[in-house]
Amino acid sequence: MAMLVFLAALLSVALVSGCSQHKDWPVDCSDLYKAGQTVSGIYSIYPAGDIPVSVYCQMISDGNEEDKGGWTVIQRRMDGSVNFYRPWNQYKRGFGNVEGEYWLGLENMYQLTRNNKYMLRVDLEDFEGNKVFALYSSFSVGPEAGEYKLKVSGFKDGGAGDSLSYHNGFKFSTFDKDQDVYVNNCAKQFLGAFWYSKCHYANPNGVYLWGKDPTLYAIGNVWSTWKGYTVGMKSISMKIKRVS
Ligand SMILES: [Ca+2]
Repeated sequence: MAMLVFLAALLSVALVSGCSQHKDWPVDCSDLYKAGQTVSGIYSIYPAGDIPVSVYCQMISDGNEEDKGGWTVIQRRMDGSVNFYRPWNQYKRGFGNVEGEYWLGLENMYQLTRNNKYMLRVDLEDFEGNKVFALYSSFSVGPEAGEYKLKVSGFKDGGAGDSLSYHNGFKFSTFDKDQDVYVNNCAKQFLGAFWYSKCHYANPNGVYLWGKDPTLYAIGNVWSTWKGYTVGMKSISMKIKRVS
């Protein structure tokens, strides 16, 4: 009987490991970097084990030595070519062009951050060519059952100021799924989709404004602690890297 229990336990371990990550499949860009890929570009990663996801890997950053290599880009705006005003299902699955503007998808973000620890870097550039960033030592996205709640902490300033800690602990909201804590619908009012609270300090998925445009307040892809609420970024990208 004891032997049977032992065999059953052994079998269940074998079944579990059979479903888990193939040892040669990169989970993220950190794996690819460690495997010797040092050129930034488009790669396939396997956040959930067996389904490949196309992603842009930034292998070099402007930061110091420990910041270098293996950044998985989860969000990127750069030229206004992709419409980011989209419903819940698309924010869940991801959309856009991996060679340009895209959103990796909440489910992929959850799968990546559920098993490993990640840091987050947000790079910003305005239309005058100024570049700043914000670094967070810890970043994760919760499961769909918890509405993909954001967990972010450990801010370190790279000139951008901290516009994201305000969003820590909030659920993700889209125009068709209002999960913010505001009496109205933040996504509809600010024409984006984000971990809105009441409503935002940053709106990276807002309207691509082509610079300063105060016509409609705070609807742009703004980062308020750097340029306020009426100046849209030329480029903004959110990228994560595994913390060993
Ligand atoms: Ca609301």
